[in-house]
Amino acid sequence: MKERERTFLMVKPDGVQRGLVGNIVSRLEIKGFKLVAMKMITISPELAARHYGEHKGKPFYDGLIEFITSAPVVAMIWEGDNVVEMVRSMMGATDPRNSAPGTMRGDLAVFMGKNIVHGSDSKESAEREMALFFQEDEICDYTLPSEGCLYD
Ligand code: D4T
Repeated sequence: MKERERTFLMVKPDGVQRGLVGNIVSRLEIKGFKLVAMKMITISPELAARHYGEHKGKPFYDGLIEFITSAPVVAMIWEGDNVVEMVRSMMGATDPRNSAPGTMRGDLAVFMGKNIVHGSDSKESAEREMALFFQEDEICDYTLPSEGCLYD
């Protein structure tokens, strides 16, 4: 089986509480990406600090940590060619005021502090974030029957 790229995607507490998990999963499924890991967790302050380490010291950091640990999130790994870049484009700009219609944030969010999803912004971040949230044996290996229709 061909090795395809993987990315980490998380529906944030606001997305879960608004009942948007299905909508977000559905967008990625019908696009043609493969869901290979998924779990609902409440993020600990320690995990939040590791995940958002690059933002430590910024004015929005404390609020971000408080928000992301406030209620469960749904963490996922998605697989497909160029999945990191394509999922970022499907999410839309970080600030929903600038997210294009048709994107997750453009269609479903109105405020930067409640922008419903997180997705890895590079292959390196994807590797780091997948390892933060998942053990290797939590990632499923299976064939998507539609793969022959999706790729050459
Ligand atoms: P995440 O990491 O949540 O997917 O968002 P992005 O990758 O799109 O954007 P980011 O890392 O720059 O921001 C992380 C997170 O912090 C919130 N935020 C960001 C905020 O509340 N105020 C701000 O000024 C910025 C830049 C939104 C997303």
